[in-house]
Amino acid sequence: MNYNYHQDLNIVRMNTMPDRSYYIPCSPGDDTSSKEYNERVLLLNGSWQFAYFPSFSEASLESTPDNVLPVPSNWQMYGYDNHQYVNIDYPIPFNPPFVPKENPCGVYKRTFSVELTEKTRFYLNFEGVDSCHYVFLNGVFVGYSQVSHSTAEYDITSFLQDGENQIAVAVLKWCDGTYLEAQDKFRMSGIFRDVYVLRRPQQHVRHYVVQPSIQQESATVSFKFDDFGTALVKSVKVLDAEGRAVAQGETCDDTLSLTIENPVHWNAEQPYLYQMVLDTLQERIVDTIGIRTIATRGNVLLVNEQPIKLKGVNRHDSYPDTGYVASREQMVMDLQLMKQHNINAIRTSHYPNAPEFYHLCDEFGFYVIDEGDMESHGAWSSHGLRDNDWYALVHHDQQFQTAIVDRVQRLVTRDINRPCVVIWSLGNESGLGINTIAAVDAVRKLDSSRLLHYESKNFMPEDEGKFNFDIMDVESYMYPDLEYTEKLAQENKKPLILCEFAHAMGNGPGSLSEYYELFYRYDGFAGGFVWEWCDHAILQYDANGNAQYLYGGDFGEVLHDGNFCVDGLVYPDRTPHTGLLELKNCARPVHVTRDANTFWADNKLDFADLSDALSIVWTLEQNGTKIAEGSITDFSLAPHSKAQLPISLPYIDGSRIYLKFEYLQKAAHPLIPVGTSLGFDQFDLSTEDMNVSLPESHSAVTAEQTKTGWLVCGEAFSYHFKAKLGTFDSCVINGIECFARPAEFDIYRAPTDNDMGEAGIASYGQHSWNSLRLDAAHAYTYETSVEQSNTSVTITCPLSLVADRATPFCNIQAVYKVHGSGAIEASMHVSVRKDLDYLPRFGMRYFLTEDFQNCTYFGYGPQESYSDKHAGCYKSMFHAAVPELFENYIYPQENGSHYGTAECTLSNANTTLRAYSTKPFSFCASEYTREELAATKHHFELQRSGCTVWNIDYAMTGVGSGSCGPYTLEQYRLTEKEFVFDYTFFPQKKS
Ligand code: IPT
Repeated sequence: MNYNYHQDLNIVRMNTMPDRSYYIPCSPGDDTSSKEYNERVLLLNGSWQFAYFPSFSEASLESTPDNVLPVPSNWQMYGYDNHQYVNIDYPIPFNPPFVPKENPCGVYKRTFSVELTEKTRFYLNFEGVDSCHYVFLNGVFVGYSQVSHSTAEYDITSFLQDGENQIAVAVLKWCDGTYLEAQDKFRMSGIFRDVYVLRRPQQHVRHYVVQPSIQQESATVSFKFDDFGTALVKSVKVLDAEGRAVAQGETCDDTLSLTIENPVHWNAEQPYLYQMVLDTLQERIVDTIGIRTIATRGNVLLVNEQPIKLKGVNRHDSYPDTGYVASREQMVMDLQLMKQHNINAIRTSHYPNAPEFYHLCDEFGFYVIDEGDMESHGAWSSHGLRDNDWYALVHHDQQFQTAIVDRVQRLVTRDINRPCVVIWSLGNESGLGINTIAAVDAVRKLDSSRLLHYESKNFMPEDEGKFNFDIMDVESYMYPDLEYTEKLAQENKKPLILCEFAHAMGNGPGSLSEYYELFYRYDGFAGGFVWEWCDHAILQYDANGNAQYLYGGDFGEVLHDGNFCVDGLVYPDRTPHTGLLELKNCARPVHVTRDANTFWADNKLDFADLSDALSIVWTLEQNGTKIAEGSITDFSLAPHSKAQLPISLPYIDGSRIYLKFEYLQKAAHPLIPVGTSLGFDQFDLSTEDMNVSLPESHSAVTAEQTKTGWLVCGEAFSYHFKAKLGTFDSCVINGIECFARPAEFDIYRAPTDNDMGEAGIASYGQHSWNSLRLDAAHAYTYETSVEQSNTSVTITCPLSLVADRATPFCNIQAVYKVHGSGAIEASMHVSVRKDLDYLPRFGMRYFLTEDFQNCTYFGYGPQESYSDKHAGCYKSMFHAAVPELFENYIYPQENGSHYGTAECTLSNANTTLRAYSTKPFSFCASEYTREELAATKHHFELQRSGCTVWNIDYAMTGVGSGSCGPYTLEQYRLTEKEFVFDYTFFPQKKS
């Protein structure tokens, strides 16, 4: 085909209608804004004939494609072309406006029938096509458009014939717009959103803008119309949620102003919507209106004059089975999960979402940062890997101005009537330049009622890395560490937003609660958006029908960014990650604090009174068993205020007494069933420490030297201590061996994605655990001594942990006292090599026979917990089968540890192995070894080890956010150079 608009930076569209606000008209008397069951809409979704050509030049409209492809879809999901995942870099040479000659092209064809009448105009709409498209009707060229995530509308009236018509669409994988769409995602192509024809009267309202403003006891809703054809009489009715008309008016001008008395305002907590019915003689447009304002006072962000916090996430359109295609059900599922995890804000990273998405956000209550389809930081690597001098190249280059401005205009014009949109974002990571200024002007001309956001980092040589928010309304940063974040929160002149923070890749993010603490501490801190909502991956099934997820590099791509796309708060199928549970409790609607014997509730909501929104239930547990409970159902507490909670607790003496307040949804909400738990606070009310003294035993113990160590025997046990290992290699209880392999000292863990950023296990970073050889650490023992009394045997074994070529990592004085009861009191005095920054962990690793399947522990659960990631966990006595303790990350890594454990048992049918300590420790029980986890690249390649691997750790380093964000905070790393690890290991026959 011989068209070349896709390689011309000044041509972003050809023959499209001017942009307009999004709506779906219907017939007078109808009452719908939906495309379904609407006689004015001819939905062209469904099966299209499809021909795939490896290059545009080979593509032909004449061919009769014998393949079919569903619309909407991405053709890569149907076996055409190849998947490729790249984050920052351009997947094609940076040679604008040109794109590769091998430019895959899909030709889509189908027929549809219309009845032509003089009174009707026909508009063909595409809501999303990646990357650009040429449209033909009955063999005649209609038009062209780019900007993948925006609507293109064509007036096709004059191209149609009465009866059957043939539409053909040539979609190209690459166009000059590709240089502006370098978003972090799988690069897919095709018609991925709805396609339809609208039948409209010759005269109609083409575009309208609804602008609410709020007065004391009323609201003014101003309408601005842009009619097609001659001016029309427009009659507007505003209905409340019960369907009562609360305002109406008529005009043939281009403006109208209506007043609503005592309006109910829209906010994310109480998303009250009015309905607008806009009638013209032959058409009706039904839309919703939210009465709300957005403003700033000093550096505080206000909705309806009330300070708010954005508890946000970044969300991509990404589904493992449908690619970019987001059905209503899929979007609702995302929003429901978000709502149930206290998320109230979404940044549509990094492009406008499907129009319907915003209607759902209006309806269910979310604040949206609506982002333009714009990201050009591929320029960063256009002259060498990530060279800052080139970062803002595109935003500085005049020849991109038309396209950059077009993108924000399309964004604002389409979504201008959506109350959920509180902030416009020019795009993501494209640097600051002359085109930014032009884009800001364009947005401001179109809308002054929202705030304007852009990361605004200027990378040009003269102002290397400086931020400039002069022309923005908010100050927005990505991944600042905690210390810097606090500094920003003390100095910001405009509302501070972290548009990305807490990189949720793999096991993480750590330290979320610290960031949330800062959000609340500073009025001018408007909140932040976790990167990101979902893992991006491609689903395939194995022969047994098990799901397997693929990521970058799995499709033979040369240029790719591996598993960097697997960095969400939910797995691709939307199963929550433990990071989401962490976020949920950080963003909980109530905080309860304790002051001696009183408890104070702090309503963290911005609009709702506590008595309307939530009920509080409390439970008192001792050692994990409930001993009292109560509820507070009608506690009135205004938003942002604090009051003492009216509870009287029974007084209980003892240890392991925990009080938990849980916040349950009370108000009716379509996405949150009444009674759903939205978070909790827990308090330790113990009056004494747990008595962990050993049961008395007068049974005899003997020790007998063997070739390799000592055999220590008692009434019902025999243990073998292996001198070379400095620990036991056999543990027989009542004649049955519990160990599958000898126990080991352990200072390493299967690197998490965050470790790989931080510790340089991948190619980046300073300190590589592997180059230090921590992964190969093993015991080198010195002279072992054994002391025997009637009822105990004490083995003392000095040792070092060593690896080839490395100086010992630590020296350990290990002392094991074996009692007649079978209990082994282990005590380790550890000195760590001074130059080691920190250890991943320190502890003992047992390899039990695989039938040790039942785990009981008193510690932070039920999900995995780490020193910097346990805000979503509480302390109790938990029971789980070992496989249930496993967190199946798509990229296998350290998982399933439990922080703050006081006691842990593993049992099979015969034996219970108990480990406990006076000082809380971490443990992990797994079917997999850390070696297997570290060596495996996909969850579905993992092989079970054939034993139950049980780590008892003095400490486990936290998880941090180092894969893209800040490293694990100092206080959560195992940095101690001298410490003592005491614990008791107590095998017993099951009674
Ligand atoms: C930053 C991007 O904005 C986002 O799209 C995503 O790539 C994320 O980080 C990493 O997953 S890019 C980074 C260089 C800050």
